[in-house]
Amino acid sequence: MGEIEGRVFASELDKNLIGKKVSIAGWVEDIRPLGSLIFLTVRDVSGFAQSVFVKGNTPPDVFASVKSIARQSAIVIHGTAKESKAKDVRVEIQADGMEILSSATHPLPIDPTGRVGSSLELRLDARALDLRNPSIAALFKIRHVALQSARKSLIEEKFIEVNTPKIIGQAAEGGATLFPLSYFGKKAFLAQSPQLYKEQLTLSLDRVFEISGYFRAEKSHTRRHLNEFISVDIESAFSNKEDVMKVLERLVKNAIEGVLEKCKNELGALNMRLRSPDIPFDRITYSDAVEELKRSSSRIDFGDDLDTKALRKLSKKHSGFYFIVDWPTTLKPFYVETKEGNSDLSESFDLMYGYLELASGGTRVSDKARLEKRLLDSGLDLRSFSSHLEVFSWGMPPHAGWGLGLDRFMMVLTGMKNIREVVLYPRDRFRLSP
Ligand code: AMO
Repeated sequence: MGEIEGRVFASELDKNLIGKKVSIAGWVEDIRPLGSLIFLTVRDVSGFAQSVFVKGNTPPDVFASVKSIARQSAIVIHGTAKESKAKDVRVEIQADGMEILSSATHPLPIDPTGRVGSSLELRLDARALDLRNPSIAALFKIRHVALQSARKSLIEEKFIEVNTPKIIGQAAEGGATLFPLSYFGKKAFLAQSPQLYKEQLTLSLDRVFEISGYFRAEKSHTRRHLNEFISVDIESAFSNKEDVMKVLERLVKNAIEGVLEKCKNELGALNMRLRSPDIPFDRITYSDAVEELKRSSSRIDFGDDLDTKALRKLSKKHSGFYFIVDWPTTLKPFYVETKEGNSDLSESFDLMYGYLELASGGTRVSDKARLEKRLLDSGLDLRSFSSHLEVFSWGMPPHAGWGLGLDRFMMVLTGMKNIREVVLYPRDRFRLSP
């Protein structure tokens, strides 16, 4: 079957079409027989449409079959658009034909109308069907618009979109645990981030960005960690932390404004009240955060990481978007530059939303000898970094960048509390399918 002639989407059925021949393709939501009339509502990706089959106006075999179509079957309805007498429908279809394209087999694993609720686990097992529920589909339409706005924002700031390898030979970057794999008999790993590549690319392409999936073999099973996540990464030549923090603020604001402009219905379906944030975002230093926590009787010292409990405490005072800057050098990877005159502190930042860490970044070490020292201080083997270090002899510009966890950012845009809600097919320690 090819394209359906005269196909309109449910949301396009308006007064301009009255009297015109139209077809609607979608999935059967409801069937209500009323004597010589049958009302059939069909859902497509854009919304609902009501059709009316009148005995006598519809071929008898079609009329007889309408009543018994299994709900959620894929059908196409042909007819004429006309004004509706129903309260909540303005224009409906006076049907004169109907084809069942694919019958749904009952019982279905979940009810995609959402009238009968299902657990997240069951919904994820039947994700493709789950997405017929408009408030679930809304999450991914918002995600689409946020991605579009993020790309637009970076392209306008002269960043070039790149694609770096996701299969890597060395578990080089440190920090996270990686997934090993066999690569033609050699040991390889799935990339945890594009860090080293994006830094290298600044010496020729100047400003680069990448939006891609990354892999961390972390065992933590929380509502904000996945083993495969999407990161929006940038790296910018001739820039420092301050410059790239501004790029991040503008991206966040543009993405939110894009969603506010283009996703009114979707935000409505989620009961989500989103507002454009003021920039610049507030900032606190790591040291201030530690002092604040000490005052609220937390047992924490300079150099300790801010764990979930500490971040939750901090978020009581700092709501919305804010930066935690100037982290201890020991808590940041080797490629992050230290502060001039105080090597205990780094030129780094995390973007927070309440207790949720959304992004991290900083000014990078661009001097080869200093990078070698940082690697050694971090207990890493210089030989594993030889090809990366070589690049630093070819005119490496000062540079800075960040990585923004897209899935976590989507939690903020949609109000979802579990990262699995905003990812189509999440991968966690216990879920590898579908
Ligand atoms: P980091 O490891 O902090 O930094 O990751 C950056 C952002 O990615 C998101 N993120 C995750 N989201 C879901 N599940 C996970 N397991 C997960 N791990 C990370 C978070 C986090 O803030 N190379 C640096 C970035 C840079 O300096 O440019 C890096 O990867 O939102």
